[in-house]
Amino acid sequence: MNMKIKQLDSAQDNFQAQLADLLAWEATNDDQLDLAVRNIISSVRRDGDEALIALSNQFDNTDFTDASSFEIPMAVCHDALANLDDQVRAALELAAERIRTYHGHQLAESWTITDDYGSSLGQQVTPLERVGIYVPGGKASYPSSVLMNALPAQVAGVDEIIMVSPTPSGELNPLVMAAAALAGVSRFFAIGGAQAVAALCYGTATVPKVDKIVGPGNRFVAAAKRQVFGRVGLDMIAGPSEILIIADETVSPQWLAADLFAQAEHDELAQSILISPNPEVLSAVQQALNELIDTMPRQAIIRASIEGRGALIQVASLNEAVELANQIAAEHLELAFKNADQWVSKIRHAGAIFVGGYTPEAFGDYCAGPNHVLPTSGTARFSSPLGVYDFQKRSSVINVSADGAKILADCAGLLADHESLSAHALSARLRKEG
Ligand code: HSO
Ligand code: ZN
Repeated sequence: MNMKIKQLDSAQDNFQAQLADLLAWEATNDDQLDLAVRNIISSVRRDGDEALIALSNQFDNTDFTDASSFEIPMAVCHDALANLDDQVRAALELAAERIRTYHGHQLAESWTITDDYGSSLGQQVTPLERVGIYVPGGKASYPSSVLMNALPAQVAGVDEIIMVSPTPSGELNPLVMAAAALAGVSRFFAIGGAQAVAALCYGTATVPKVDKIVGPGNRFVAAAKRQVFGRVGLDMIAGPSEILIIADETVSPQWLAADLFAQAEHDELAQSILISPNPEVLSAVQQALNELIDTMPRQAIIRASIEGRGALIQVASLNEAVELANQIAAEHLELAFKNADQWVSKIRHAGAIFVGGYTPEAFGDYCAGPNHVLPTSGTARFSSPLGVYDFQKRSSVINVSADGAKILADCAGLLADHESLSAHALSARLRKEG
């Protein structure tokens, strides 16, 4: 069945305005939502586990009675792993192995330099002690996201990984539990929403307070994360997922259409855009979309996404396509054209770059190795994929020698005089005397 997808042409006068319209996406700034979330957070702070039980029963239709009913023992997750179908288990293990290896390369090490006076200066890198991972329930409950969030924490050496995930009507997802067991999750609480974020931030008798919360969630979770900002470390606040594909005639239009749909099937607000300098590629992809849509079980979501926020864009050249890609700063960027590897260094802004026709985003979503938690909505201009570095922090280490103290005492003393901070000046100058 035919699909209506926006067609843009960069040669048109009002192209930039049309592009701005296409990309526009505002996180709902909803005062009522914020107020509801504020109330949820204060009741968890006040009533702890009791509030968690009541709120989960109300919003997630669970029938928790006491704290032990919302903690799923890790032994149950290990059983879920043991009971997995062999092939599924092998796939999950291969993905975990590749993700672990890739992230191993991100480990930062402590370092020290020694100056001319024998003072040593450096940074000591340490893992966070305890982190919380939010795993959405329902439509977007992805075992792959458990791996992508937990494994970098494990590689960093985080002592305790606390996972929360809502279980609407008490239904547990066996693959999410298996992934948790495989990725070294320490404890799993079947709670979600703003109440779970509050519990992780402030702690309750049962849920331990964490140092950082990572992972995507619905608008309640996003609002709660904004409200606890500053009290607990946070990753990004994710918007809808996006893909931008630059394509030429060397990659099959069916492959390209499937890649656009793969993004679109996530959610009605997901965005799939394809750019080409070749008008025949654009019409072949349009045709492939029309042919493929009827075979898609999630066609209602795909149609809403492609028809609402998708686009095919005609440009004059590959150079222009790359300029546009840098302007858009997409979460996922596929370079599906000949000699794509020679163009990678021209990309300045993108969450992840998929190079060549044999590298669909789907490989990166599951098992290539890099993280699939990526900056969305143009935030790739200033942020990076989730990584081991999000679970490590640094302390400065300063160790001044007696000789070094003589030099620094004068420098610090003089600067302190000019800030009228005489205790500073004294403290510095006293070190000359030893
Ligand atoms: N494309 C999603 C990740 C995902 N895909 C999970 C499938 N499962 C956001 O990057
Ligand atoms: Zn995906």
